[in-house]
Amino acid sequence: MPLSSSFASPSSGGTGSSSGASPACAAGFRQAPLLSVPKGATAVVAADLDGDGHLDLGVGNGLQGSVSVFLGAGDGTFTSPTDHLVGSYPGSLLALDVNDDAFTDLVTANHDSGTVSVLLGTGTGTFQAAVHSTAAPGTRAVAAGLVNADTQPDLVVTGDTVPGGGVGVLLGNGDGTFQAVSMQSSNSPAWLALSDLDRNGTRDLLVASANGGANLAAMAGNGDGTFQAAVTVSLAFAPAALLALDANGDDKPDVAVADYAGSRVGVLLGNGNRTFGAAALYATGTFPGALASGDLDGDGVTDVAVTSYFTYDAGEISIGNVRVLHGVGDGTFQTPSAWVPVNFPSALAAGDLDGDGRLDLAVTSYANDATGTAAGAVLVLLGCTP
Ligand SMILES: [Ca+2]
Ligand SMILES: [Ca+2]
Ligand SMILES: [Ca+2]
Ligand SMILES: [Ca+2]
Repeated sequence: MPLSSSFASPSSGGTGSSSGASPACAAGFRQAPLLSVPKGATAVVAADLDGDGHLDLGVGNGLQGSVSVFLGAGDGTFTSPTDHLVGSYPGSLLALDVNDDAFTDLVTANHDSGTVSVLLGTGTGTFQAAVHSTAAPGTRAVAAGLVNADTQPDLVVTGDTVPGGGVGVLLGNGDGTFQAVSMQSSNSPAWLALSDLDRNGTRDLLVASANGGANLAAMAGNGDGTFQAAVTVSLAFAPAALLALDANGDDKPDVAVADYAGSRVGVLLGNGNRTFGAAALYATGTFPGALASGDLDGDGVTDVAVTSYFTYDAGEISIGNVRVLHGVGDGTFQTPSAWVPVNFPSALAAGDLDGDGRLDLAVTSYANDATGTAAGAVLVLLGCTP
């Protein structure tokens, strides 16, 4: 979800080269044909939605309350989209099989309606009409996983509206509907993830909270759909986004958090027991808001991709970007010397979109011009070696 552009303080980050015109392979990516969506793209997911073995894209259109589905040809190009109505202002989007029919479904978290919407897939790239379930006021982030003992996928959501927000648990009925939401207390959650932090076989909750004590909270899953009280790590900044990953390859989940106001990403290495080490901080562009991970440069080590929503420099607003923090392998990252310019990048998804074995990125542009007035777009960035 875009934030307003009324930021008072100029940024200190973001020097370095960016490549405007398009060399074949710049900053680790070459750009496939641009995909068009309405203004207000807020979310993107890469998954095989029609079962042909090629990754497809789902794009959440915040201002339209819809999801656009682009079917992939397997070479980095995509068909014209089909659009599906969901709730109001879908701010995040997941692809998973909610009803266990082996067809991939789509789930949105809808901020303005406080709901989740499920689009059940038919296996051919088309979807049934959305089924809506009440989530939490200001539902923004959603994650899926098995949080109780049955085999039907469950959802956890953030609600960022006070009062009434917090973290909500929706236990799945296995048919695209959910039991009534159960709220767990949390101070102004910004983002969340489900991960087995202590590796005991049950999913735990990771919640990044911005206000009332900026922190990262780990809540142990009881395996019955409930979670224990949070164990928190204070952060020196208000986190805007959170990503669970394994940065150092020790099979203990780690976490990356974006410092939107401070132009940094913090990486906290997990101890495998729901506690974390101190955050190592890496400079990004200004207003980092979306994160993705994977081996983006093809060296076998997990990297982190991060957006910069726009650049605010000497009173001038200019184009944002996406860049890759290159993993070293010991849990630390190298900051890049080059990045890909993108107008108002709002969301990221990683996947091998052209089937060459190298991870690629899909980046949504909320509005694809310098002033934020144009239609949205999806940039398909194919991983390459110069
Ligand atoms: Ca496909
Ligand atoms: Ca399904
Ligand atoms: Ca780890
Ligand atoms: Ca690729």
